[in-house]
Amino acid sequence: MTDENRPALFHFAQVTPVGRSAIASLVVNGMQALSVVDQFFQPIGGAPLSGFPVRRIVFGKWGHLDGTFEEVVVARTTEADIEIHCHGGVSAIQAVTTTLLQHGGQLVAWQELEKLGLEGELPYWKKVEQLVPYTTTMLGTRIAMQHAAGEIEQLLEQVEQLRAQREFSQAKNLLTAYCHTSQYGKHLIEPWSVVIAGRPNAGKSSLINQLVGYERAIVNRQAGTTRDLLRAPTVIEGWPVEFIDTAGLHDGNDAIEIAGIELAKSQLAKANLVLWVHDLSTPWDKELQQALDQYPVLVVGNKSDLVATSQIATSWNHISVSAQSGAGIDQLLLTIISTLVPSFDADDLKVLFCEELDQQIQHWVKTLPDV
Ligand SMILES: Nc1nc2c(ncn2[C@@H]2O[C@H](COP(=O)(O)OP(=O)(O)OP(=O)(O)O)[C@@H](O)[C@H]2O)c(=O)[nH]1
Ligand SMILES: [Mg+2]
Repeated sequence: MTDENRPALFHFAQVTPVGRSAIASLVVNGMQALSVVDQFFQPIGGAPLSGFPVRRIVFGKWGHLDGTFEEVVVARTTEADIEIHCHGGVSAIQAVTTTLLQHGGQLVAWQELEKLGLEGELPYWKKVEQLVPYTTTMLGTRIAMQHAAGEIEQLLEQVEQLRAQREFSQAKNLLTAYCHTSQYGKHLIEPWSVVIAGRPNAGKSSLINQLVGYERAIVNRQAGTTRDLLRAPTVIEGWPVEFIDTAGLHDGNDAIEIAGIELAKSQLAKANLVLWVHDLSTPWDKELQQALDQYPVLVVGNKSDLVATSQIATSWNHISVSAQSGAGIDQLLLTIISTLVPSFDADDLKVLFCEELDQQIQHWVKTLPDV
């Protein structure tokens, strides 16, 4: 049964008149529809519909929930549209409709489906084209334009050819390179959030100034200087990044400072990465390490200029910098990006912007036979 409050995963409509006719046709629209159709439609020959190219007409059986079958002809007309044609009897179309309703589909009038097709489920290349104005870095713009010009379309064509030649492992490799990449692809549009936290006076504000290259935050030798969150957008290796400076974390007394500390804690939970700034001239405590384990964290050992190199501890993992002299900052910037985007290669970046297509590609990988 459909849950009224649950958003539809896809939409479908009957496009032939209701009642008895020689043939009844349904049009299904939505990127999620294919995996549902794959569960119930068994093409003659065994390979799932997702394994056939767009516009190929495929004959097979639709398995009903009660174990019976219906002969159907199915074709994907675009990446997001599927046509299902079955015998015109009322029961056949009802059975297919029931299955689609029970698996996240919403039945709409055909006129409405046409509108959804135009406004809602655009093909991926169209969606990416619309993203181009929102890209804020050269890297983001370049990749979005490559996709809008057909990078992914060509990939799918190549995969199709390899599949026809039964070169399954090559096809799999091509697709796998794009799997799970939308997790970071979205950050070509929406900046990575990197929160700078640490004890009072550790040098957090000095560090944010070094990282963005100008005096964004006030630095003072008095602890408790930063009380509110302070945001500084920048670009590292083509990725938009927003650094957020926070109030030093300790058991403060002043009400304003406590509010700042609470704000800092809530930011830690939302961060893509936390830079925990530790003053190298003070002892490192293991309890702190445990408290930090719950966050995606890079420990930055600051004030390296105050400590002899031989005395810098190697027992806990950190990157040594001096936010005063700038030593180690370039290395830190590179480490931030390689932590956020492992195996980053700007010249050959295989990345998707859209989560639905990412899931679809993961599904296709599973449908390719192992060799
Ligand atoms: N020697 C040395 N001093 C530093 C370094 N980084 C920061 N400082 C000094 O440490 C003091 C505190 O620096 P801030 O950057 O304000 O520290 P903070 O962590 O933002 O401090 P709060 O906002 O009060 O929590 C200032 O006097 C800085 O000049 C460094 O790398 N070396
Ligand atoms: Mg500060």
